[in-house]
Amino acid sequence: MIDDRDDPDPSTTLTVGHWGAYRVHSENGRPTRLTPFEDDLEPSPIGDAMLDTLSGPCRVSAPVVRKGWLEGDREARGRDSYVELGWDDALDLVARELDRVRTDHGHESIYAGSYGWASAGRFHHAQSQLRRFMNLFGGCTTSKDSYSYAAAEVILPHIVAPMPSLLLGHTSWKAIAEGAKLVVAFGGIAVRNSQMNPGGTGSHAQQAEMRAARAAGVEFVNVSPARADTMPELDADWLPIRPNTDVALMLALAHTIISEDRHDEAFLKSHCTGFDRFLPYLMGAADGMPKTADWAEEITGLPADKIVTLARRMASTPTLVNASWSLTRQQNGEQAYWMLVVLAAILGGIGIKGTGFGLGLGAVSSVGSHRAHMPWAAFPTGRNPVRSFIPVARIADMLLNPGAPFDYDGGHYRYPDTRLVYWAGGNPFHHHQDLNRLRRAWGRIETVIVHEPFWTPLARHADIVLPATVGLERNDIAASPRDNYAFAMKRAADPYGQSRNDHAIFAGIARRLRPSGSNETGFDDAFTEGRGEGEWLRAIYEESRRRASAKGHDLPGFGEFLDSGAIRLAPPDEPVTMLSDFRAYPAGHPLPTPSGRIEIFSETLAGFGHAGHPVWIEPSEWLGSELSAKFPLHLISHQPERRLHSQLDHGSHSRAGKLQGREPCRMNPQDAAARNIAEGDLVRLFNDRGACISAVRLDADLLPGVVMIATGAWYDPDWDTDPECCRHGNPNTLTRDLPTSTLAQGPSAQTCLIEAKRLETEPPAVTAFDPPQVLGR
Ligand SMILES: Nc1nc2c(c(=O)[nH]1)N[C@H]1C(S)=C(S)[C@@H](COP(=O)(O)OP(=O)(O)OC[C@H]3O[C@@H](n4cnc5c(=O)[nH]c(N)nc54)[C@H](O)[C@@H]3O)O[C@H]1N2
Ligand SMILES: Nc1nc2c(c(=O)[nH]1)N[C@H]1C(S)=C(S)[C@@H](COP(=O)(O)OP(=O)(O)OC[C@H]3O[C@@H](n4cnc5c(=O)[nH]c(N)nc54)[C@H](O)[C@@H]3O)O[C@H]1N2
Ligand SMILES: [Mo]
Repeated sequence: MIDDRDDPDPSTTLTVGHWGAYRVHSENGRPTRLTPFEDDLEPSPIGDAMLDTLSGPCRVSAPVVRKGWLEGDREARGRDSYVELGWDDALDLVARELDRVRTDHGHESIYAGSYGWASAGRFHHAQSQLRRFMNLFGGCTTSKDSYSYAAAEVILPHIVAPMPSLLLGHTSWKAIAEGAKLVVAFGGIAVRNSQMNPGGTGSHAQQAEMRAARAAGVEFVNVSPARADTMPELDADWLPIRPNTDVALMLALAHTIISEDRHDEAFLKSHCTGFDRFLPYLMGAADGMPKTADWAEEITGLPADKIVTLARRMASTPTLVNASWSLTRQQNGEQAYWMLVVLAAILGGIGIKGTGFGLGLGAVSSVGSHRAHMPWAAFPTGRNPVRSFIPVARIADMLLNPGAPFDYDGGHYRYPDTRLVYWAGGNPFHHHQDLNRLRRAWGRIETVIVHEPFWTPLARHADIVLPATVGLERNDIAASPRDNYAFAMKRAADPYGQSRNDHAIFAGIARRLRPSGSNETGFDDAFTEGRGEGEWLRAIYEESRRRASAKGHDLPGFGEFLDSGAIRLAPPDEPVTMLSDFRAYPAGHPLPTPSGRIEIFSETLAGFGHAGHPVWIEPSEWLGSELSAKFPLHLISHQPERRLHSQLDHGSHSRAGKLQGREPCRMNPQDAAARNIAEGDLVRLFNDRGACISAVRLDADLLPGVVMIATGAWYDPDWDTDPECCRHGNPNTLTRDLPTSTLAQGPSAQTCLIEAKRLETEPPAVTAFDPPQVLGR
C-alpha cells in the first residue's frame, strides 16, 4: 500500500501538479531538483518548470494596487504600473471595496465565477477558498459548467446521464482491449493531453494502456484534421475531416448502417426511446435530404466510399466510438455528443465490455485508465445565498449587457449589473474567446481583484493584485477521484517575497468585513473554523478515510499518511465498462432521463424549442461557409503540449518550444507555399476580430486549409501600434465569443476562420514575460 518499491531517497519530499507527482530534492532547506515519482510510467517533463518559476521577475512579490485605478482610469489596464501596499493596507482596501459594492449595488454585482484550473491540492484550491469566503460574506454571482465541455454537461443529462457520473464510470482501455476490435476516435486521442489530470496522478498510463489495446488486436481510426492526433504506434487509419463537420459524418455512418439493415434493432427497442422520430430526419423523409455518404462527402471532404466502408466495418465488429472534448467546444457542440451516443446506440454496443461510446478517452490521464474510484473529501465551500449565475463562457456578454436576458438549459435568466470582479486560480485573458471583446467588456468593471503567484495577463489587467503562494510552498493533500494514488505534499520552499496562501488572504479579509445579515464585523472564525493548515488537512483526510472505508479502501491513519507521503489504492478487479448495469438490467438500473432510457428523441429538449433529436447545423464559420472566401483557413486552437493552458508558459520547458520567441503554428506546405511562407517564417494570423504573430512549422500531415496553434501563450497586445494584435501568438485574439447554442451557452473556440500572411518586417519584441513597473511604498 505504501510506496517503497524503488527505495525513494528518504531525504526527499513530494509535490504534485496537475501534470504529475515529483520528488523534491533539497539542499540547505531549498529545493534544488525534482525527479518524477518512482511509479510514474510516463512522467511529464512539464514539472521541470516548477522549479525555475519558483522565483524570478514573473513572481508577484508584494500586494499592489494599479496606479490608474487610484486615479479612476480604467483604460490603462494591461499596461499600467502598480504601487506596492503593505498587507494590512491591501486587505483594508479589498474589504472596503467589497463592502462598498455590496452596499451600493448588492451581492449580485460581485462576479466571482473565477473559472480556472488553479493548482493541485485539496485544501489550497483557490476557487474553493474563494467560494467559501464569498458564501459566508453574503454571496456573489457565479458561473456554471466548464470551458472544457459545457455543451456535454448540459445535453448529456437529458439524453443519457450527467457527464461527471459517466466519466467516473468510464470504459477503460483494459475493457476495450478485451472486448472491442475497433476504436473510431472523432477528434483523435492526442497523447499530449493525457499528461494532465485535475488534482494530479501518481502514474501516467495512457500510452501503455493504448499500446496494450493495440497489441490485443484493437484497430484505430483517427477522424481528425491532424494525423498526429493518434500516436504513431496505434497505426490508425487517418480520415482527415474538415473541422466542425463530425455530426455530418456520424449521420452518414448511421444512415449507411440502417440502410443496409446492420443496426441493432433490439437494443434500440429495449434501451432507447424515440428512434422512430429520428429516422425520418436521417432518411430524408422529414426534410427531403437523406443523410447519405454522398451528402456527407460534400460537407466533410471525406470520400463517400470511405464513409461506407467505415460504416460496414463498424457494424461488423465490436466497436467503440469516442469523441474528444474539443468537439464540444464548437458551435452546436451539443449535437456532436448527442449524435455520438445515438450512433453507439444504433451499433448496439453500449454497456457491452469495451464497446459503446467514449467521452474523451485520454483527454486527461484518468479517462480510460484502469483506476480506483475514491471520493476524496474537499475543502467545504458552503452554500451561495445569491442565485445569480452565468454560463461560464458568457462573461464578456454579461459585462457588456447588464440586465439583458439569456437562455440556459430551457430556463430564462438575466445578466446582473457587474461592478466588481474577483478572481483566484484562473486566467480569463488566457481562456476566453475574442480577447479584444473581453478587453472592451473589462472596461465596464469598476474594480478587479486578483490573487496570483505570477504576473500573468490577468494580473496585468487587475486593479488589486494579492501575491499567492505556489504548491511547492505549501502543505497539502493531492488526490483525484479517479487515481490509484494520494499524496501528502510537503512545503519545500519559503513563500516567495510577501506571498501568502489564498486561505490566509481570505481569512485576513474576513476579519475586516461584516457578513450580510449581521451587525458584527469579522467572519474569520467562521471561515477558518479556528483551524490552521495542518488541522484542515487532518479534517479533510479523516473525512476521506471515512468515505474510503465505505468504498472498501482501508486508508492508514493521518500520521502514517504524512510520514509515508504516498498512498496506493487498489484499482477495481474487473475492467470497467460504462453503463454495463443499465445494459444488463434496464428496469433495475434506469438512466436518470425522463424515460429512464437513452433518448434519441427528447421531449424535454423539443419542449425547450430545440431540435428533439440530433441534427447537423451548418456552423457560421467553417471551410464551407461564405466567409471562407475572405478567411480561407480554419483555426484550431488546441491544448498545449508543453504546459497546462497558460500555466508555466514563462518556464524553461514552454519557452523551449517557441520559435523566434513566438508560439508556433502548424500549416500544410500547400497553404504555406500559396502564401510564400517557408518553415520558421513569422506570420500574422488574422481575421476581423483581431490578429496574432506566430511562426510556422510545416506539417504535411495536416488537412490543407487548417492551421493549428496551441493555446496559452501569455497574451501580449502590441499596445503602441496595434493593440488588437498579440505579439506572442495567443489564438484567442482570433476566436469568436460565440455560444455553442442557447441550450448550453458553452464556448466555441474551434469555430474560427482566419487568413495568414508572411511578415516582411521584424515585428515588435515579445514583452509578455516583462513584469510591470512596481513603485515602492
Ligand atoms: N482558444 C481556445 N481557448 C481555450 C480552449 C481551447 O481549446 N481553445 N480551452 C479552454 C479550456 S478546456 C480550459 S479548461 C480553459 C483553461 O483556462 P484556465 O484554467 O483559466 O487557465 P490556467 O492557465 O490553468 O489558469 C490558472 C491560473 O491560476 C493560477 N494559479 C495556480 N495556482 C494558484 C493558486 O494556488 N492560487 C492562485 N490564486 N492562483 C493560482 C495560475 O498562475 C494561472 O494563472 O481554457 C479554455 N480556453
Ligand atoms: N498538455 C496538456 N494537456 C491538457 C491540457 C493542457 O493545457 N495541456 N488541458 C486539459 C484540459 S483543461 C482539457 S479540457 C482537455 C481537452 O482535451 P481535448 O478537447 O481533446 O483537447 P484539444 O487539444 O483541444 O483537441 C484535441 C484534438 O481535437 C481535434 N479537433 C479540433 N476540432 C475538431 C473538429 O471539429 N473535428 C475533429 N474531428 N477534430 C477536431 C484537434 O486536431 C485537436 O488536436 O485537455 C487536457 N489536457
Ligand atoms: Mo478544459
